[in-house]
Amino acid sequence: MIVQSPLRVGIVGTGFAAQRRAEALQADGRSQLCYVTGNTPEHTDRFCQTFNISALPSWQALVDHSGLDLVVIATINRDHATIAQAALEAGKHVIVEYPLALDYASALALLALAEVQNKLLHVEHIELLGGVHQALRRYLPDVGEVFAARYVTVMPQAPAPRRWTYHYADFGFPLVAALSRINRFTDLLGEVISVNSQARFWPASDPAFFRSCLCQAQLQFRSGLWAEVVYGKGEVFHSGDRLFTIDGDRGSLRFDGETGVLIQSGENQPLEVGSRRGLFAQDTANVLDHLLTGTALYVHARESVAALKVADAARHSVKTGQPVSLESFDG
Ligand code: NAP
Ligand code: BLA
Repeated sequence: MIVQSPLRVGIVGTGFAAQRRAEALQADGRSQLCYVTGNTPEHTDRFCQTFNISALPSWQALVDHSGLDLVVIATINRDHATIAQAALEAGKHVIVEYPLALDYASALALLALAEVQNKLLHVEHIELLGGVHQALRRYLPDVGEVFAARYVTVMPQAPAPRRWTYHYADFGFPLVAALSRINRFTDLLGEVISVNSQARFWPASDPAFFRSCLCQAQLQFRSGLWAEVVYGKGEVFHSGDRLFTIDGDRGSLRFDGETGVLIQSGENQPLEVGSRRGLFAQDTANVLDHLLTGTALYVHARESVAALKVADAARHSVKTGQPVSLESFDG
């Protein structure tokens, strides 16, 4: 699927991810950023001024524009699947920020559509490119056989903002929206066979929003290992955490934010961890390399969809109050 440069690109969204994408695309001579479409007119105008490009009136107009080769979807989660479908049907290559969709069945259909259309469907997973994950991959063999793993991210925020990340329908189920949490585990530890999950929401005065959520899930891997994910944010929390730990029979790995340590027989070895900056640029360069020269992608959409299956099964587990077996789960 090798294509000609410069690739003509349109972006849906004007927020943090869209800005990092636009910078990366403009810094790379192999792509030409042509159009954007946004939500609030003032934000769209500012984006157009910053990047010296024009706006289109809607995402429909952008995906149907005959002058574009690639569509970058960097808007709210609710719209990812709908826009990706329309872009693929219009014959465009697609980059979408995770999650690809809010449910597993829609994601699976998009994988099939990309195949039929013979277009790239790339789901960004910058957490895999970050320093913590690179260090986890590198030192995982040193802990021996893994018997426990835990990833806790808790972000206190008061007052909770009235933005899409606190809106039930725009954000989606928290472990779907924060899919990187599960994707880190599946990347490191392999296939999940069953999920048990609990979630609690604290409603805001406007019923479309919550002011806090706390969601946890226990993932059972084929190896027998149980891992735990905790995701919380909002007003009810008075302290925050970003903690990743893995315990094996020969040692433990522990990351508190960007500070990592390998612990073996009571000895602590501090681990060098690269920064969280420049990750969208790395993702963009990897996709351009892939499209223009055929080199491998760092992550395939089917891996993202496999993680999404686990996240959607967690949502199902919350709904039913029962553990969900992944083998028989089809969304
Ligand atoms: P953001 O800065 O809040 O930007 C959100 C974008 O969506 C803005 O263009 C915003 O436009 C638009 N938007 C907000 N509400 C909308 C609505 N109701 N209808 C239509 N558009 C709406 O968010 P972000 O961090 O860039 O996240 C964008 C996507 O990237 C999300 O799917 C997120 O999961 C994913 N992602 C982000 C990161 C990251 O580091 N930030 C990392 C991985 C994945 P207005 O500002 O005009 O409302
Ligand atoms: C992931 N960051 C995300 C996601 C959202 C945000 C919506 C996807 C959902 C999730 O995984 O939780 C939004 N992140 C923010 C906002 C801030 C933030 C609004 O830090 C406000 C400061 N992303 C940023 C900034 C950095 C950043 C400023 O917006 C720091 C340089 C990094 N965000 C970052 C990374 C991920 C992410 C590396 C991947 C998640 C992971 O590592 O697991």
